[in-house]
Amino acid sequence: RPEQQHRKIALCADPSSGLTPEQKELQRVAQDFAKNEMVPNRKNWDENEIFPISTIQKAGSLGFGGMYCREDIGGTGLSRVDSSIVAEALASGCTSTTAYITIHNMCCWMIDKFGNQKQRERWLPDLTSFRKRASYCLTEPGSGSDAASLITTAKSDGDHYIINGSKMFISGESHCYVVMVRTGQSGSKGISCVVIENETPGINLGKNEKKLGWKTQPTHAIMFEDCRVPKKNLIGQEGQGFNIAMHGLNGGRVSIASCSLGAAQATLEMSLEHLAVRKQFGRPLASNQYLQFRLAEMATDLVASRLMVRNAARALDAGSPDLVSLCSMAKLFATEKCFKICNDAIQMHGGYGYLNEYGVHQFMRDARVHTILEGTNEIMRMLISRDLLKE
Ligand code: FAD
Ligand code: 2MC
Repeated sequence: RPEQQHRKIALCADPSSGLTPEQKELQRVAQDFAKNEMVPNRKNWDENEIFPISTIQKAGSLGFGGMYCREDIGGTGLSRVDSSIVAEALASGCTSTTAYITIHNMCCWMIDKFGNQKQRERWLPDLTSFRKRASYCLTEPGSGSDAASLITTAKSDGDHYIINGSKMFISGESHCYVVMVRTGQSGSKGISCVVIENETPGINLGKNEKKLGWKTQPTHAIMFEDCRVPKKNLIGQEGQGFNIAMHGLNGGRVSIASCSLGAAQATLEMSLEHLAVRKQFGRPLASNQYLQFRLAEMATDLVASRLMVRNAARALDAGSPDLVSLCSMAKLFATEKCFKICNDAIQMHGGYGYLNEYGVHQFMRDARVHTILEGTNEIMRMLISRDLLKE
């Protein structure tokens, strides 16, 4: 099938360039999983809006359910750089499914990092193995970019919270919802983080939204109506929830940017193949200098994006003081450049790029939303400029 004809990529644009032998091996495992489990199915998942739970469970058996969680509760204990390498490789197989896998990983890390030992032992073995799935719930109908204005309330009632309100655009149908709720004053300091299990009475999922891309994972509103949640499900302290949510998102932004790298890599490889094979004016398209220069620009943007993403992942690993800006810069840069690469790949395929059969536009549609979610790229610009301008 046309979309499976990938060409071997030159070393300069090869995602394995500069990696250690161990990292190359990890990458190979993820690439093989993408090639064998995702590529043959991604078109069907996309066209029929199938959430491929059994494939996600298989990814769990390779350690991709809790990549950067600690090992005592089933995590894989990878660095953020290594996790980014895995996410990129998986996303070159199916970007949308991988993006959900990264959201689940972010939730697991939030419980691993900020939860107590009992909570870690209660939820993480099932989550890191992907026997169960997690979703991240911050956005509300009235609070998107201005996340600290959220109004879902958690009122104290003995040893329970009573949760009322609704969340919007929640990715994945999951067993554990990691939910940011208001337990106190207005603003970021009145927000707490609680885990709400899917069988808790009072949770209702809205319809599965129809979307441009990310069709292999469901997106729902979630309504909480007098939903009683034990206080032992509080992660960290009351009032610490916004902080936990933002720390999760720093890593999430690097992961989403890594998914964009995978999409761009796949479409660049498809373009190289197409230009070599397709002839017009009596010669292969690849002999046209305009198209050669476009390929050079695509590869340069891809490699620059990868450097930004791995640099941000290293900052996360090191706990660098500039990590918020570096993660924001990586997300801003990589998601915009990689979307453009996917879009340019369609142009290079001509009319064939517009056909479902060739699979190019699935990557473009999936990568489009990466400039919007996990903090829009305008919010990334805000975070970076605030850092630059601070006294
Ligand atoms: P708004 O905040 O209303 O923004 C609209 C536009 O105005 C944007 O371009 C924005 O950048 C711009 N803007 C806003 N404020 C400013 C400003 N001060 N300066 C300049 N420009 C500004 N959320 C979750 O919590 N969990 C999920 O799992 C999740 N999954 C998602 C999946 C999908 C497919 C989508 C589409 C969204 C998902 N989201 C999720 C929500 C996502 O994070 C929000 O859509 C995003 O943060 C933007 O919020 P908004 O849509 O309310 O846009
Ligand atoms: N890392 C660590 N801390 C952060 C942070 C970050 N990335 N961003 C903000 N904070 C801290 C900040 O330092 C401050 O701490 P303190 O009060 O201790 O000084 C606190 O959070 C409040 O921050 P601000 O004073 O900057 O609050 P403000 O309301 O002005 O801005 C903003 C907050 C816009 C940065 C935040 O609301 C935001 O990131 N909005 C985007 C929302 C978002 O990313 N949503 C994604 C939903 S998930 C999703 O889409 C999925 C697909 C899963």
